[in-house]
Amino acid sequence: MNYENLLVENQEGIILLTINRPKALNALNQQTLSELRHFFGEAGPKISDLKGIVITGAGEKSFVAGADISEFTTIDSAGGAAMAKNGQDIFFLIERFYRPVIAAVNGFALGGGCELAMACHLRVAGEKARFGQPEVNLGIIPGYGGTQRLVQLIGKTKATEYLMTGDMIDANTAEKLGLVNYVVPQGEEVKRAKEMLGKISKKAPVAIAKIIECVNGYFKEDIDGFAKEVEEFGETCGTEDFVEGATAFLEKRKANFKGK
Ligand code: CO8
Repeated sequence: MNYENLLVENQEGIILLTINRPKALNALNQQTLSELRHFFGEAGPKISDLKGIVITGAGEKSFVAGADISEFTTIDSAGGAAMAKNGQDIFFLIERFYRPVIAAVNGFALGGGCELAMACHLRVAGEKARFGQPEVNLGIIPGYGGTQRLVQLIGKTKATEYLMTGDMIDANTAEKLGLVNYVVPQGEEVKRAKEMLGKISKKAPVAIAKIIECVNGYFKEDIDGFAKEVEEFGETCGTEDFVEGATAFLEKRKANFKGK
C-alpha cells in the first residue's frame, strides 16, 4: 500500500511514523486511518530488527487535532458507531503491537489525537503540547477509546472532569496527572522517545512483548466500556446537536446546542 498521509522512516531500527496532513493539523481522515491499519496490522510486524515505533505529527503546531470533522458531519447513528468501531480496532492494533510504540506529542493532541497518543505504550510531550477530549463541544463523545483510556491513565475524578468540560490539558499538567511520561523542550520529543526506545531495545525482546500483553491484560481491554462507547458515540452522531456542533466548528462560530 502506498501511503498518502503517513511518512515512514527507518532510523537504525526505529520507525519514525509521521502523520502528515499539517494543513488540517494532522486530523485523522479515513485514508490516514486505513494507512495506520495497514502499517500496524501488516507492514510493521514484517520489519526485521525492529526496536520500536515513534509516532509524531508533521509541522510545529499539532500532533493530531482529532478525527477529521469534515468527514463525519452527515453520518447517522449507525454510521457513527461503525466509524468509532473501525477507529477503536485500529487503536487496539497499536496498543497490542509487539514492539514499544511511543507518541512524541509535538502540539495539539485533541479528540482522536489524544486517543491515538493514549493507545501508544508511552508518551513524551513537548512543552507546547496540549491534550484534551473536546468532543462535547461538538455535541458528541469520544469514539476511539477516550472514555476508557483517559480513565485508565489519569483516574476517574480528573478524567470525568476533562471529558465533561472538554478543557485542554497543558504538558506539565499532563505529566503531573500521569498522562505523559516526560515533558521535554519543544522540538526534542522525537529525540527523547528514540532514547527511550534505545534503552528498551537493550532488554529482552520477548520480555518486552510479554510486558505489553500483561499491562494490556490488567486493563481488560475488551471490557464492555469500549462497546458502550461505540453504541453511545453512534447515538450522539444521530443528534441535531452534533450537526450544529460540527457545522459551527466548520463555520468558525459558537455552537448553539438545543439538547436534541
Ligand atoms: N478536523 C478537520 N479539520 C481540522 C481539525 C479537525 N479535527 N482541526 C483543525 N482542522 C483544520 C481547521 O478547520 C483549519 O482548516 P482551514 O485552514 O481550512 O480553515 C486548520 O485545520 C487550522 O485549524 P484552526 O484554524 O482552527 O487553528 P487554530 O490554531 O485556530 O486552532 C485548534 C487549533 C484549537 C486545534 C482547533 O483547530 C480545533 O479546535 N480543532 C478541532 C479539535 C477537535 O474538536 N477535535 C476533536 C474532533 S472529534 C474527534 O476526534 C472524535 C474522535 C472519534 C471519532 C469517531 C468517528 C467519527
